[in-house]
Amino acid sequence: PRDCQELFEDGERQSGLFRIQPRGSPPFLVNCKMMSDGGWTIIQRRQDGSVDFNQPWEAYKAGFGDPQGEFWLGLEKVHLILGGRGGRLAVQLQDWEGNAESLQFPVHLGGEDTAYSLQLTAPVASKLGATTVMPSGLSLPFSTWDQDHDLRGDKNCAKSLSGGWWFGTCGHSNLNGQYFHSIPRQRQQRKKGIFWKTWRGRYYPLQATTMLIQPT
Ligand code: MYR
Repeated sequence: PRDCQELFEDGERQSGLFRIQPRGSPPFLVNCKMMSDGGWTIIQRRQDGSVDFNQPWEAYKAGFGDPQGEFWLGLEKVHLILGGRGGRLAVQLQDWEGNAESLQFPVHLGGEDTAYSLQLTAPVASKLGATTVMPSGLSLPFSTWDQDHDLRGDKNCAKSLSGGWWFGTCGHSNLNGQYFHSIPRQRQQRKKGIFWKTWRGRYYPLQATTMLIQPT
């Protein structure tokens, strides 16, 4: 199968680890989540702080962590799964008070030649609360502490926060930030956390996150 959606179409209804082979790619293992609306590939999970997400470019490209626990699938694999067609991204967030939020939107992801630029249409980018939306939409490269592609000329968001992400102006979101079990007293620490500004705010360290993709 090319991806989790194809497994779903072939009748698979059990979530778990499967070997897939996207077009033009060697086979690899992914974590599929079978839901009522089809098969989704889990690309990121945070839940307990057991894995260090403050990793360099090569690690974000190749992936790291524990497929049964916290992990990052890897930008190259995400790019291969989405292919030229793009697809949908689902983001699931949980806070420490039992609240959950779930977002879904269409995405495209360029290859390494574009620093894995995330392509969002203008309406989607505005709805997500992006600060710098062009009429053509938003094209935002990925950044790590050793490869700074963010939109801030004066600083390196990955360094002043933590982890690798599609950083624009440093303040929008960072689901790959440092895992905090409680809210740090220091503002300098707080901003390094896992956050989604338009839900719980910039200084609220989330309890759990999952990111999933489904190619078109
Ligand atoms: C800014 O205003 O600073 C930039 C806002 C950009 C929003 C980016 C949202 C990222 C969502 C993750 C996409 C994962 C794609 C596979």
